[in-house]
Amino acid sequence: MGIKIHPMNSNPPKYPTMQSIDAVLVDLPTIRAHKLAMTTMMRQTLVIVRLVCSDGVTGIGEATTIGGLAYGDQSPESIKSAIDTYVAPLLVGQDATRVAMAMKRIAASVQGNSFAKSAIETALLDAQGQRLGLPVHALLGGAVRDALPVLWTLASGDAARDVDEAVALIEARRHKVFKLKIGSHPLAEDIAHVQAIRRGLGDEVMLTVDVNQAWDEPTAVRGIAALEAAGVALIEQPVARRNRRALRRLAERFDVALMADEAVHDATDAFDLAAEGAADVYALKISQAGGLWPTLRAAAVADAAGVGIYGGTLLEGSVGSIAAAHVFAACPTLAWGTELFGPLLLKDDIVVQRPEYRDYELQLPQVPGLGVQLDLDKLAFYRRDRSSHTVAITA
Ligand code: MUC
Ligand code: MG
Repeated sequence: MGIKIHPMNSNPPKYPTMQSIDAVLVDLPTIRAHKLAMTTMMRQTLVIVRLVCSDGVTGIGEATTIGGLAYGDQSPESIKSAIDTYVAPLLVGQDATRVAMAMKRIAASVQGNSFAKSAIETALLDAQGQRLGLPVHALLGGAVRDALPVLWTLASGDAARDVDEAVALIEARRHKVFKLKIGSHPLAEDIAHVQAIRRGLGDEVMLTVDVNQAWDEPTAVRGIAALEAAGVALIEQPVARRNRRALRRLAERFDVALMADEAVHDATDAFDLAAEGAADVYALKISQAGGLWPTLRAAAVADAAGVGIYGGTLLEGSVGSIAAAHVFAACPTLAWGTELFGPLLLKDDIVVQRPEYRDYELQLPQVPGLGVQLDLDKLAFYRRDRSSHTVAITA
């Protein structure tokens, strides 16, 4: 008896491989100042990933941070550097159709760096969807909704301007739920700001508040009581992300729903917070989770624990927001809707067709892949290294 050779081994199928991966920094202006507890944004930097495969398919992905390193411990520059230096060399020549295998290969050699991982996994799934003729959501189990409710963040820093902005957006049927960013002023001022907007918009308009970790526990006790009295529906990350015990005590003490955001990145965080009963809702973000599948895994934990799910954003542009939309469209439950409004905060874009927002919802593309195409002229114009890039092209 000789050695039996399986036909697959003697004639291995030719799967497309990854040929090149590049990461480009793109700086886009915002439509207005966007004021959060830790930073005021006048522009947003996108890290755009392009993955070219041997079958001629190119997948794209994106990662953003908020205010460079102001929000979290990864910056656009560190994301690009991680991809260029460590991630891309691991992938070139590998099977482009085995997304899970590629991500496992990265995980074995790259700790952390969830933003870089998310942008890469997005590009892999975009390529795979184009190859198979299926939208990305179909690769994630299939959409259970074709459009996603999207709130808008009122964060101009001025209550009267915020009210005008909200009224115009309600009239345009673009948003009907609004999130207020507080935490950068003394408590009394922040509460007065929320009350002014509540008075300006009336009791029927749903308001949520994001404190972005700015309060200590005693301030949070007073603050949440006042926000509850003002009819705020949801309060996001009132205390430091590592202070889970305080979050749990606050969740036990108050009826209003408390949401973990900075505290919940992946399925392990989701499990730990649920075990402690520390939050009623999780804001899930593809970049904090480390990709589309990891977000679904965190959502599955939330579902199992009876915690509500909210589709969060790190103010991604069109590519990242649509990637997130495919994920949240595939979540069986999505009790608190989404905040995937990032593209609307940008004055201009680098995609051929901007995402469609209609009747208070973001419409999910139904074409193969992500359903987003880069506008290469715009990309060339807004890329940070455009002068050296132009020289390189014309040389
Ligand atoms: C955050 O913490 O929620 C989401 C919307 C927004 O305005 O800021 C982000 C980050
Ligand atoms: Mg938040």
